[in-house]
Amino acid sequence: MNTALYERAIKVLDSNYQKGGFTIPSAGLYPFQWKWDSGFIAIGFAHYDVKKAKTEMTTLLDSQWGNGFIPHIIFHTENDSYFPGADFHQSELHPLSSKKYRSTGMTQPPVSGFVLQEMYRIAKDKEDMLNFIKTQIDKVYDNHVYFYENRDPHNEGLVYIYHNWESGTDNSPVWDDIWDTMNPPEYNFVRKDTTHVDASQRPSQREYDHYLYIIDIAKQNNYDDAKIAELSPFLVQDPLFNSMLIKSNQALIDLYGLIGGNEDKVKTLLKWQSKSIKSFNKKLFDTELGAYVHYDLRNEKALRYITSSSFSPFFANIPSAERAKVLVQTMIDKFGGDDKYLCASYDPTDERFNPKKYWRGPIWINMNWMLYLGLRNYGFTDLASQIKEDSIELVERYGFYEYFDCRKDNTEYEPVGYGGNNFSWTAALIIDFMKN
Ligand code: 9WN
Repeated sequence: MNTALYERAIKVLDSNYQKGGFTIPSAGLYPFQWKWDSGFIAIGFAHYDVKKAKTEMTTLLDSQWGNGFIPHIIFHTENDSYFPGADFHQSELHPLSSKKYRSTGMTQPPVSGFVLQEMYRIAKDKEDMLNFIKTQIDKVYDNHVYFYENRDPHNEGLVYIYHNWESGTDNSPVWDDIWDTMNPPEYNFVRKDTTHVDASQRPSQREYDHYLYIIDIAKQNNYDDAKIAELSPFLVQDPLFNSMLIKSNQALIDLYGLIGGNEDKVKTLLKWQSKSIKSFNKKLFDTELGAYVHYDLRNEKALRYITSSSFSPFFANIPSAERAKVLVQTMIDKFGGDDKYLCASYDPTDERFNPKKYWRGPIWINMNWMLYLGLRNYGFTDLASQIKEDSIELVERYGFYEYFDCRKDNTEYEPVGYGGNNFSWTAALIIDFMKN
């Protein structure tokens, strides 16, 4: 193990940890607590500072609303280095929003269930960790109840997201098809992200107009879920989001099994689980592409593009063994090769691929971490190891960046680490990669 790298990762995480009991993703660029970041961060902490790992999750789950919803950003402090902030989002419009924290009125992928399970796996003192999990697990369960009751209008076992920021893969080329159906006003606002990061690595101004417009619609309806389902121009069943929900369902089933009791909850979880997996395989697999794809529920059509999210079902044990082989072949054919690190966030053979821009091509370490665990679980050990080695090599060579260029022959366009530096989940998951 590269001990120096491990120590550097710890330094990144510790310096991003805040007095309020949460960790910012990256200084300047992202100065608050983000939902899925916090989950990955807790996994990193669990390896060397159990107290911080527990605090990270407790603070996150403490932001839960009265209806079980957990927001995507929790604005613990006043900070004007990020746009749009608390005053734009106005979570207080929702009658059940947290009275303690201001937040956004949208969510992010449901990581908390599998994060608690990872914390248990990593813990040396299992009894202590299980006691901690007992105090938090019902909040995660309530969060899943929120999703199945409010985000699944056709009762399919597949939940929707109503904003690209809910996906976590914020400006994926997949969303371009949805932007084509919209014509939002041109907003007058000051971007903050491009004061921290080169604009060529971030979404365009026009893309931000779309992002803000969807929030405006949600706000005009006080973040009411039924109204959002009726009116949002963006309503998508996302394979990554649903894979993480399914992975977390299974984690809750396993953890409740360790805790004992809770039979009704386990029964409900099992019911969701079989329905979700069945619908997922039926609706989101594209046989011609050999990959899972997004489904646009507003316009009732599949969004037929291959992204790293297309492979995320490995992480949640969704594909059959036979389908898994097809999926691996697609990954190798489109994303693999001696000239590339794995795994680009968007199909490198497609014209929308951009190796430098945010979620339009670069490699993200959290996606690699999920793909690694999923592929390993299915027995694709060589491919899994390659993803792990590529991840470590990228960070060793270029630093703890937010995202990385997948092209290996990159002497012409160094540096290849993009976005925020000293990025928390990159550090946290490199720690886990090195120990796993
Ligand atoms: C909006 C914090 C977040 C990540 C997202 C990533 C980026 C925010 C932004 O940063 O999104 O949520 O302002 O660009 O895309 O996945 O959670 O690290």
